Amino acid sequence: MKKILIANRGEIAIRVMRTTKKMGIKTVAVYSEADRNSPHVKYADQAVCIGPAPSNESYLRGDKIIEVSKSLQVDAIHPGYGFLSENADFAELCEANDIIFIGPRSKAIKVMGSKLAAKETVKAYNIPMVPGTEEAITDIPEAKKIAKEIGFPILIKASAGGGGKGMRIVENEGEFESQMDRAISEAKNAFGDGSVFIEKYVASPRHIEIQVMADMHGNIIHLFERECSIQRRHQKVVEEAPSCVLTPELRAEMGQAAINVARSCDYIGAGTVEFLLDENLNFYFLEMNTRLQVEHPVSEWIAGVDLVELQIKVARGETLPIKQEDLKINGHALELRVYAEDPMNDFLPSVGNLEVYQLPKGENIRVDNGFEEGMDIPIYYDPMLSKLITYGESREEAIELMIKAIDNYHITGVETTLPFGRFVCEHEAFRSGNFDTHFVKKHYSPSLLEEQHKLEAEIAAKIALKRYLKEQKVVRLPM
Ligand code: MV4
Repeated sequence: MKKILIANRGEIAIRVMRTTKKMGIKTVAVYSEADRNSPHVKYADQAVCIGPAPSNESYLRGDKIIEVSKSLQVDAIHPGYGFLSENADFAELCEANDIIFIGPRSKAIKVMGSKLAAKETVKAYNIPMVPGTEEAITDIPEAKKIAKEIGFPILIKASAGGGGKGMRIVENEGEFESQMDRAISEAKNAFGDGSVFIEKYVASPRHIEIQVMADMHGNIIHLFERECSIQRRHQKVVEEAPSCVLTPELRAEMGQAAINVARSCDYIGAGTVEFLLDENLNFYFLEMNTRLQVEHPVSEWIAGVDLVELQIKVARGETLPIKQEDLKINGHALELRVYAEDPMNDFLPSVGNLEVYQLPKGENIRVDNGFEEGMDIPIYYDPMLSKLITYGESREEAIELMIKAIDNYHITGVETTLPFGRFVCEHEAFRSGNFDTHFVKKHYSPSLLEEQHKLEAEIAAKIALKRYLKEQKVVRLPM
């Protein structure tokens, strides 16, 4: 493998190129007209414009990307996350054109893209699942009978959904039919597939996911868990590894379950198996993400691996260079997603110009960043600017360093989620580990952020005044 094309933009394109460079592999960037001057374009050995700003005319144009790959004699394509990363047709198109798709085979993408197919596939492996229906609902009265047996509240999920899209809670029997009708028509509209199923609603779960890595020779390892419960409307905000609630036994059990999920679909490469964990530490398989995830750096840090390097090695057909027994958790890592969104204003995208843009630096701080000072933030894509990752021997250390790093991250011109990250890191519920997926809803409001801001301003003013008075004294003393 001499040349890899990265079919993505922003921080993840740069992240992937960092490893390809380290491995002595040449890189090709693709970009839209809006990204002409983006750092990922400058960072690559070669760069090709693939179309206008809208994603469906550029980063989603699999045909164009293949065309570029062929003309530049690219050996493999890394899709990053989002865009074409979980597009089974694109993976197939790569295969058909003799270009290596750095990811699983299209069949695994397809199976895991359908929640019902995923459940069916993993069934033979005894993976714990939330009680519910196993097939798409066709008979509503029959489904209602099952719902009553399971007990309300129940959740209706779209088979083609994911990441929280197409879900509906049904609190009681009375609203079952109306909610079911709506769920089916919504699923048809949004996904072109009206298949829905029901599950018992787990009221206060934590979201725990396991990182897995598989080679072509039947070896599969897990790289422990990530705790991703701190999210807002299904958008993760803070992630960490390890989770402070897993025992070594539970970790091993969930890790093995995740490996079995990967085995059930002949998985190759990096994948993530999502679980819900209830208050009694029962875990349930939710879905598998067949890509490298945004939050992969926290796993890299605690496991001491480069996940992109492993992806490339297994894509070349190599045997995994690590065995499960060799892996051990070292320390604690925390990630904050820095979005150009206004936490004071319902997290509305805050696009504009990055007038000041200075990254925090230092030992145990990693910033996976896709922007630079002076740039305009394009309106066409996800407004994530970077990921701020900190590491410590303990969770407390990682949190303290995150607060310091937030303070040393200077951005003006747009509002960002940095102050919100600070809010989370200082919150008692987060610090004590006593939280679930409802953390943000339960504990956050803009007025609290404002209060925190005022308090900090007061403290800063007092310190400044003290310092000033001290200096005055020093000046006066000799007199
Ligand atoms: C659930 C659930 C409760 N009970 N399933 C949301 C995203 C999708 N991957 C599955 N999700 C959920 N499935 C049952 N049976 C609660 C959620 C859920 C959630 C899961 C993970 C992270 C954040 C979440 C926020 C709200 C709901």
